[in-house]
Amino acid sequence: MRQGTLVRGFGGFYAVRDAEGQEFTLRCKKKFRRLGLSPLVGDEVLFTPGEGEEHGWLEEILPRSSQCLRPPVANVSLLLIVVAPVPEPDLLLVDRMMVRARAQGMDMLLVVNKCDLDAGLAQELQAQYAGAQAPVFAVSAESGQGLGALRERMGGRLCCLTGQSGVGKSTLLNALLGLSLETGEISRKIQRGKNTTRHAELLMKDGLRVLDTAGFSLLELDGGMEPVTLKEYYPEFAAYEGKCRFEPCYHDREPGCAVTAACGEGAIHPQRLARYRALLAEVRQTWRERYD
Ligand SMILES: Nc1nc2c(ncn2[C@@H]2O[C@H](COP(=O)(O)OP(=O)(O)O)[C@@H](O)[C@H]2O)c(=O)[nH]1
Ligand SMILES: [Mg+2]
Ligand SMILES: [Zn+2]
Repeated sequence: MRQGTLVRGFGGFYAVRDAEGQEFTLRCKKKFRRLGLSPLVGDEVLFTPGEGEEHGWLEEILPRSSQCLRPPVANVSLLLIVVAPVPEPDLLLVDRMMVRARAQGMDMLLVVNKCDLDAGLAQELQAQYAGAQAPVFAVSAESGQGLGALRERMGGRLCCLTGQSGVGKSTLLNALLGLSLETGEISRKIQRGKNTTRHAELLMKDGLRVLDTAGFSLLELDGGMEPVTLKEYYPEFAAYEGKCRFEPCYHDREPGCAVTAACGEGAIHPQRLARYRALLAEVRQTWRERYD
């Protein structure tokens, strides 16, 4: 058996690429259906190649480091959260995505695109997310500024771009990979017209590995999240954990809260904390209503 990465699925077939870059067309063994297991783009799999023109067989799916259903992809290790001066950034959405990504064990970068229009946004976000373990990269997909440094940081990790519509994800994907393809939403519409489904595709070029997918922008917070766990997804709070007067402390409005104090001293950005509290209220609401 050989090992490869699942790069796309189409009408019951799977395209798998091995380490040398050779692509194989496979079908799935019946046992997967019995096990309720569906191969996902990004999966590392073991397979038997077919003879000549015949398709081969996908035999095993190796353990996943992460898994999403919308879009259906596995093993994303680095999430690129893209924002831009236009459309106006929705930072609550950014924070929501960060929580969700961190809960899935992904690392993340905050990519500020369209820096040719306004260089100030990157600086502002650098301040707001200084402790958030989401390094800020100022880039312009149009001028090429910052793309080299971003490519370097992406390395060979399996990356996925997410962000509001219009921030330049498709343009950025093309610029990063030096491609000119109809990406994401557009290609999917065409594909749907042809009666095939393609939710995601893994693109590989010059060592970069990036998922082309449209559906990552609507990340909802996990409905089952216990309110007290939300704070664990804010790396900037870690140094103050256990130092509040009350235990557990939600870092909301409790007296003697070390996080509130740190914010007063400028160690935690007030707007990031305010948004955390807004998300906390939401998670509490969902938690209260979970059995309704
Ligand atoms: N000025 C400027 N415009 C950009 C840049 N990147 C993308 N755009 C424009 O932003 C618009 C939305 O881009 P698109 O890639 O479709 O965004 P998506 O919805 O996130 O995929 C298009 O008109 C692009 O030409 C950039 O770096 N600078
Ligand atoms: Mg797009
Ligand atoms: Zn506290």
